Amino acid sequence: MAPNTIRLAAAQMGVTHRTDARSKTLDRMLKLLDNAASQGAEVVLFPEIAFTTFFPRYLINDSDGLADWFEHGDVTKSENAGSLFDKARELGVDISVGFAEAADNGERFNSSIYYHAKSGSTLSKYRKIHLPGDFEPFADPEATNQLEKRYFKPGDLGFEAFRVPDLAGGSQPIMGMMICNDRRWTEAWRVLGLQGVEVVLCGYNTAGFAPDLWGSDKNADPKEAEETAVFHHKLVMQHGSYTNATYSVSAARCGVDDGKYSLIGGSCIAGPEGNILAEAKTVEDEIVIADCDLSLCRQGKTRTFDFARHRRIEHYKRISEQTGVVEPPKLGEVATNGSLTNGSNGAHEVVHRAAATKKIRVLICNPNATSSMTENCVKMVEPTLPSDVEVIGFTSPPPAPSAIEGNFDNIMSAAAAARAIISIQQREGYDAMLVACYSDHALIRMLREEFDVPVIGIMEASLFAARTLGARFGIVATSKRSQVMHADSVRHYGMDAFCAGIESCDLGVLDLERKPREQVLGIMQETAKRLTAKGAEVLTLGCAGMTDMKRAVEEAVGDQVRVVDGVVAGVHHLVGVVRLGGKTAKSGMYASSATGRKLRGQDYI
Ligand code: CDT
Repeated sequence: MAPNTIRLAAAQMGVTHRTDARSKTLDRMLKLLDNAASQGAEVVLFPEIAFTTFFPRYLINDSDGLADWFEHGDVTKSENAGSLFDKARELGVDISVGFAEAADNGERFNSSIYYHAKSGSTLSKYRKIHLPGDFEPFADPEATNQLEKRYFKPGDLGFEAFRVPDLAGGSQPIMGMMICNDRRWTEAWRVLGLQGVEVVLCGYNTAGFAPDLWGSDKNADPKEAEETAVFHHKLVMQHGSYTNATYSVSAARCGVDDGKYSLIGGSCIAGPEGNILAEAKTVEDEIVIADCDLSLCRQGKTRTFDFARHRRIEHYKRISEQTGVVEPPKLGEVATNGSLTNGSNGAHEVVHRAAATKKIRVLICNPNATSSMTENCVKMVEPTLPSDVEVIGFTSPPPAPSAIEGNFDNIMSAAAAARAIISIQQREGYDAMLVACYSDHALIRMLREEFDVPVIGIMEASLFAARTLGARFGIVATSKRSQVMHADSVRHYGMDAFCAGIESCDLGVLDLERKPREQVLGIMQETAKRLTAKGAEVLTLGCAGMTDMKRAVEEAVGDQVRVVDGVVAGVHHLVGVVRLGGKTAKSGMYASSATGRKLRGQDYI
């Protein structure tokens, strides 16, 4: 081998059914590693989520053993995966492998690591950044789902290139990882390219014929659809390799899982000129291998793609500041900065539109002094957020009560929360605030008075959403008392004419967390059914503590009835209002009393 050369391999893996034992899959991986090593491979890449089938296509709840699909603790030493790393050490072959990671703090990621055999250590970890698919499954039970947004958080480690010792004559090659969908994003490649990457490693699980997922023609020929998916896969691997003058290795999990879900093959190694050096011939377990002379990356890196000389970053601002598309205004329309495009004589003047999109930050204010409730609210809404929106959870400090059950709790919690929020908001300047207590909570009006950013409570927001989605709504309430209080609030919001009913679960707020989950879900399901029997077309969940129980209620009422979660509805309502530049009116009800308090010497906050 030439001095600066590495023998790289992709370990493609064929079908892995949902019911396949972990040990069976692991045995296949060990065989693949042996096979690659016998061919002289120095680095072997395994696919995304390699130790199991691609489970994010199924809806799996915590109670169905969701945790079993994840690797807990150090994957290189775990019971279900450790022997792969032992074998890598024994053979002296580096490996990179994808796995579902349950982090120690309870967060879950779609991750991969690079394991250095000689030192027996993990050189780098990557957590998938571009999570495709959806949070909720498709209504059609036959559709192929991709619920990555449900099971994983977007990666938080960035695209960090790393040096690898003991390869390519000790030249310490620069490598980087990405996972599946990331390879379709030019931005991911460029961030690695800007670190001089010489080998990009990318494991994947890519559906072949899955029209709902791709948004493609349901009547298309499945074989042609698969060919198109393989074409796109190679297109992005070759393009990314060429435009960053780097080698790339991609390893598929492929074949038809469970006799139903087709995943493409096409594992390949591409060179820095964008040419394919080796590729899979099957959709089964197979080693794809090639010698990669890293000195061949030099030409592209130093001439055509000499970034330092040719890149013009002053024109790339949109790449890092804007997520969605902002089209140029139609000719003759007012541009966002107020200048007018000129449609006369076929030409139009250049307009400078507001390109920068600052993050919209919404503070979720939980007036209950129970932080697990706040965490659930944040967890529920996070996967639904576009990347220019961020939510931050706030939990009321004592003397706020841990559960708001009546008027006294309402006022006590509002006072404690407002005192804390006022100084937080002065410091942070959040763009909007959502009060996460399902009631006409006093804190809502306090914050509207004190600030001009938009404020709403989850009750009012969910009623707006419910009214948009159906003619009659119903509320699943916690206690009998909250049932009465909700009726008063619905009247206060002027929505009583559209209310089909409010039914109580006869549970306290904290019962939702403390009683056995199955029991609570059962009660909520029965309550929901009573409401639909009364004619409710849309249900809202009458407590912030119910936010993670939406799915169970949906199951009980069927797919023609809608269930609105107040936290999700509230955040998106506020984001919409922020985007349209909305501020709380200060001419009447919500005029601030702060100046008056100061003048009276009562600045007691
Ligand atoms: N695993 C993964 O990221 N798969 C996606 C499927 C696309 S979903 C529309 C991919 O980009 O291959």
